[in-house]
Amino acid sequence: MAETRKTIDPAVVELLQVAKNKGISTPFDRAEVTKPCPIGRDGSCCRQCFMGPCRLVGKTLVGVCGATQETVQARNMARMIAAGAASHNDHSRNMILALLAVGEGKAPGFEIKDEKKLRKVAGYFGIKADGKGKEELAVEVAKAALAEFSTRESGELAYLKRATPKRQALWRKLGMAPRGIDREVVETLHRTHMGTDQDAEHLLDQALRCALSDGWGGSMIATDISDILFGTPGPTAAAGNYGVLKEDEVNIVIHGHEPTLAEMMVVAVVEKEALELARAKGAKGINLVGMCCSGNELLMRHGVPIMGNFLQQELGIATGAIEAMVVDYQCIMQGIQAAAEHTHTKIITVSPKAHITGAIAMDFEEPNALEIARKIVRLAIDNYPNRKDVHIPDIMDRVVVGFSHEYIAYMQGGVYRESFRPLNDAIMQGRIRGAAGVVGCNNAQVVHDEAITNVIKELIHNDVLVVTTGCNAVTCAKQGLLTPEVMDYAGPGLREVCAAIGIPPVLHMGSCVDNTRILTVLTQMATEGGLGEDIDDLPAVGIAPEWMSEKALCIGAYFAASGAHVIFGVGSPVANSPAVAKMMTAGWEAKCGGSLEFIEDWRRIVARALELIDGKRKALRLEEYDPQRYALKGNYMPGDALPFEEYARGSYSLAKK
Ligand code: NFS
Repeated sequence: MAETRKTIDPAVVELLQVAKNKGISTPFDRAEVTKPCPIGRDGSCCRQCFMGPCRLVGKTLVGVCGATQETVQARNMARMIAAGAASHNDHSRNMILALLAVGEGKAPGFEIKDEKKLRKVAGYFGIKADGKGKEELAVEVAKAALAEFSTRESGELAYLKRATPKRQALWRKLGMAPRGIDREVVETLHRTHMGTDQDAEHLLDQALRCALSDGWGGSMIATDISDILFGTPGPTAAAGNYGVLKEDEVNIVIHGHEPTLAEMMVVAVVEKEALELARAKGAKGINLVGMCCSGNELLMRHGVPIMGNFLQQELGIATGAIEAMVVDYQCIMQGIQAAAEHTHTKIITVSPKAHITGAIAMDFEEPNALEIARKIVRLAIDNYPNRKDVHIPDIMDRVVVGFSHEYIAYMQGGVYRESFRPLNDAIMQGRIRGAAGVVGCNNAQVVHDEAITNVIKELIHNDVLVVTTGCNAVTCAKQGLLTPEVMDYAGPGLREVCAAIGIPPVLHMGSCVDNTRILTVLTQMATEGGLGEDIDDLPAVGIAPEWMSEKALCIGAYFAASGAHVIFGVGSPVANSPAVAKMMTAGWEAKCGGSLEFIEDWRRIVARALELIDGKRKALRLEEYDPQRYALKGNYMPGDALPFEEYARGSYSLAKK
């Protein structure tokens, strides 16, 4: 069947047929006709000025200006990273402005939910919190955070101090410490303008500094402020996949990245008046569900079920069961509007930064957020009687989500003795082989959810503890990987540790911005002792099996600059320049201890990840990992656990392609 090759998610397969019958176009169909331009895909198209675009292929090895393949590839990469950083950082600014509005009493409905965290964050900015009320402190913290965006008087971002002393010293030595969040993005755009920076390595150094302004700047601040305003997540039970839509209730989908209006939607859907109105229109209630990263934010703080990930937007509309899809910004397919025109679904944009032609724009600011949320709920309820032809796949998985770095420390010793000792010890003993952050998007050019699912199943089977965020985490939710039961698929050592600490082997850590929680966890592990002194000593890797966005590249780059080895699937955007690819692997490793490489095949990704983890174990002089050491005879047979086989376990190797 052709459809099954597009995805491994049976609910998606089911809805692809429904969409086809209704004449709704999806990214799965569009990817079949819109094949990537091979020149641009491989990084060899330079469109920085209007003498071109120059295509550096065949006999044409330089552009009209004389730019070489290396310069063009590095420049393209730097620009993509800058766009990714800009997206996260501008999101961060929104979160800071929300905190400011709350502190100033200009945001009715919002409050400071985690005062302890506010006080901690004040400390990072050198603000004395003692004796100050939370609103007063919120204003001071917000102003200090905003000041991080231009050029810092101190010369570098305040949050860099949250890295290990060794890492901070290295960044300073390399001239890689970001000087201001906006400044690094602007400088990257300047340096990649025609005729400016023309040395590939030098351009990539700036790309790393720019990426760090996201990882240890914008995104890290955004995560902190989301926790301050909306609460720091702890384990929460919920559900995922299209089955979370309800046949007899008003369904409202929250999609995008900004949790602010989304939080007000949580309030507005349970208001008595709204429920009464819904009942008057014949619905049994109002059902709020999430998608992508706004969905992840609601999922881990409120247990709001998650409908799907990046490639599933139009198919959600094809169910005919969604009264309103509320979108803020980033990763929103323009195709949802065209899809909505085939059904009764209303698309509502809520960010003044992101409108869609044909959709209803309801721009919100903090002062009117609750009011807008109520309007949206009303509009959705009024739309309920317009439903026709509803098809909701009866497919849903249970999940446990919401493992913030605070919670991960807490669960290893409680309030008085929180630490990373149990995890570090388990790694040192070889019970846990290492850790992997498996994160990132879906990509319509590869089989939806396949690489993510297989990589994670293989890793936990090999005693690698996995943390996940973003659309990747939603894949895990839909594949049953976010449940304690998945322990049955984990290697015996990992399983033992998970049972002892009381965690599943795959930990949902939030949205993509929350990848910074992983930076914090890695830093805490490095500081705890026994596993070296810095992130580049740890047996840990980052993987984005199905990446597509510029934000993903930026995340990969800031992890590399923080000392982590990172592997991306799908394909390489620097494929036509082995020299640039080498700068990002061996070159970055020599500088920062981390690297960013691209490997298409998921089996090879797993093999490479294990090779990197074992390499770090060896460098730390830890005992060699032995999969049998903790196996209980008669109780566990390595290799027979996963039901999902399409390949012979253990048969993948780097030599094979
Ligand atoms: Ni991350 Fe979230 Fe998804 Fe990718 Fe897009 S929604 S921020 S970029 S596609 S994970």
